[in-house]
Amino acid sequence: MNLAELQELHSLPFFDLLKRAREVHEKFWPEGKIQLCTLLSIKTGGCSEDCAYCAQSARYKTELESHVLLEREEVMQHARAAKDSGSTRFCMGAAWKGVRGGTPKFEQVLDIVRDVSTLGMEVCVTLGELGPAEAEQLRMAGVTAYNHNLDTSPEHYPNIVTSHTYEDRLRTIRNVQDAGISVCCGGILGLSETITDRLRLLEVISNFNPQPESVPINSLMPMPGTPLAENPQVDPFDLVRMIACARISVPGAKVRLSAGRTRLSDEVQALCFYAGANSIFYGEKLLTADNPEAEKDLALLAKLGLKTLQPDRSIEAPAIDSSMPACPAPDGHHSNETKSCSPAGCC
Ligand code: SAM
Ligand code: DTB
Ligand code: SF4
Repeated sequence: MNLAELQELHSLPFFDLLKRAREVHEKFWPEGKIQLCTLLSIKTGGCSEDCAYCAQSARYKTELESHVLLEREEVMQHARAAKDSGSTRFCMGAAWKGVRGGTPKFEQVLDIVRDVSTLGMEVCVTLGELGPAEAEQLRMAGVTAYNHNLDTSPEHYPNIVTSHTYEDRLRTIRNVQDAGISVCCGGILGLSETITDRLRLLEVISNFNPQPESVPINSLMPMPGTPLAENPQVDPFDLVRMIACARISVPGAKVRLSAGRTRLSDEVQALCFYAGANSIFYGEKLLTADNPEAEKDLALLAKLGLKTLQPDRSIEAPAIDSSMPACPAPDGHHSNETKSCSPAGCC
């Protein structure tokens, strides 16, 4: 979808937007099940990047304790526990700018992925920048999805991150797509962005070819010591509107109600599920921040009569539609040109 279409949608009266989103949701996701994903930080803190929201950046004096890359067996213990608790996706995050093939740490990650993939859950990793060779090696080791968020619009991104660019992010996403790994790409609300920034993010994401397999919508969890520590909480109705717009513009994707649920009431979460969210991070911890207790989530889902998904190891990365331009462009020429996005593609 293009920006004008998204703006028209977003400005509908709240219940009209919800109705539109619900229709799309029921058409694309008739079973209405919720995906449970468990996160684990396999390498915590000490990151070279300056993402203004992140407790793991070494540039800010945060309260976080850093940790080197976890050993295989420790990761496996967490992965087995995630499987036993009902999660169908295990997502491992590392506080790195990126990874390079041939390094001991990348070899260690490949070993971890090989082990975790024997458990039969979907295996997602988020390791920062990737080249084509690294993406291919991760796929061969058993990674089914790669999380790499664009976080906000190309225009607002330089106000939030200066140590890498939007084009860098797009290039990694292209490499992941080319390796045949599903892309998980979303953003954060609450970064002092405008509504237009939020819709520009959806414009870019919805014009990926293929569209992402999942779209996490995070609400900023303000981290003491970071530049955004004092940012106000996002209006819950704005969050629901964003979920609805994501559902309509990326209809076949899992829309994941991600960070920030500890500050949401059950009623707001119910509205998010109604508007099209069909995935959550499940378990008491995100990467470094708190998440609702598993029992509390199960009780909420039971109260709403929402069933959870079973594992699907057979998921394949969606094929590129050859009638559309491949987006994001391999040469990453977006940042200053995305303003001229056409409905057919983001570049
Ligand atoms: N270093 C890798 C990267 O930047 O892609 C992977 C880890 S990074 C922590 C993964 C994502 O978590 C970020 O892209 C951002 O969307 C989200 N995130 C990080 N800190 C957050 C915060 N304080 N509140 C909400 N979301 C956050
Ligand atoms: C995503 O979009 N959100 C998750 C996951 N992908 C890696 C991370 C949320 C991090 C929240 C802050 C923290 O735990 O430090
Ligand atoms: Fe590093 Fe990722 Fe945090 Fe940015 S979001 S500081 S790249 S861990």
